[in-house]
Amino acid sequence: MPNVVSEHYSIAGKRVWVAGHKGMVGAAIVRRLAGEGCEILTVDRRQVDLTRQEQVEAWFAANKPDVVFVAAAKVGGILANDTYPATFLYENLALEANIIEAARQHGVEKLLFLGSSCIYPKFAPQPITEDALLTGPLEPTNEWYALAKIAGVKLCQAYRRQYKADFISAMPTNLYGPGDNFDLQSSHVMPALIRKAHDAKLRGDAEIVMWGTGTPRREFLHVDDCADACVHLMKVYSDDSHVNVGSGTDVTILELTELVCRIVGFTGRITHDLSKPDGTPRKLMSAAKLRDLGWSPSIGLEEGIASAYQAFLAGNWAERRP
Ligand code: GFB
Repeated sequence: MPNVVSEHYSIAGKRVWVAGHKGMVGAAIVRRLAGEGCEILTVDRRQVDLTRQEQVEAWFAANKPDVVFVAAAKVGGILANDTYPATFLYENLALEANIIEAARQHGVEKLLFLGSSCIYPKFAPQPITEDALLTGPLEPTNEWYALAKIAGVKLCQAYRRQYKADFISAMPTNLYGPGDNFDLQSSHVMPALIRKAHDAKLRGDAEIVMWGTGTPRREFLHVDDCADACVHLMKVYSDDSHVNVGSGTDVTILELTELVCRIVGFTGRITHDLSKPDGTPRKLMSAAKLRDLGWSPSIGLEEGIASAYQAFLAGNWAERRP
């Protein structure tokens, strides 16, 4: 079936709420929206706890957004997902259900929900096309987070069907960039490797420790490319099915580690911690649908890692514990 490109939806002059604006993705969407001529709305978590339905509904009633980006989520790397299953399942289910239902009640014109490539089965055929959803068992280290994100995709579909709401979903691959979480226990692999290589270089260590075997393959996308794709989808896409947002290429974790070490300037050895999980063996999404919708990434992996390292050196990073 051909992909559905809606008539151009204009966000100029609209009240656009970026839920999760302090996170890496939400902050990138706020940066990307700066030139769009819209009014950007944000709210601090001290004012509105997104897991509390009455607070979310009161915020919608008072602020009346026309457009919503659901970039708020409890996120983390493989160990955080594996260690805090209840937190990842409960908080993500609660906040996405609260936002989507309140958006429906308050007549939001368009909403984009951000999921994750981990919604797909552990052994999905590669590259993973959108129709692989719910065709097999999930990866156990992150099935809780994945289930919450699948529920978000299904909420958007259900609200389209029942209420004719223009709610769509995007599934980003592994993201990295400015504002990432660099806490070594809870982070994703990219910030962990940048920090380990940087610290080892400064200390003059002989080695850095990579988790797992180094053989899993992952696809990476710079968060500014992801934000650009989300704004593009908001303008051109209006259909039931979610859309993959990736770079279309992947690397092994060992290749990534070597690349990060080269960019950071660490020349020591790379060793393994085999007590840590590998997770999914490969997670490369098909980029065909988004390409057909007129978007492709512009930041290559090397360039992206170099800019993420510069952002780290400039202090644009966080340390978040679940
Ligand atoms: O990025 P990451 O934590 O998550 O790990 P996933 C990717 C791979 O890198 C795994 C290895 O095989 C890790 O074992 N790795 C090597 C490391 N060294 C390190 C390290 O120092 N830190 C970390 N964190 N990993 C997550 C999901 O899966 O991907 C989330 O758990 C989400 O739910 C996210 O979907 C995008 O790619 O395995």
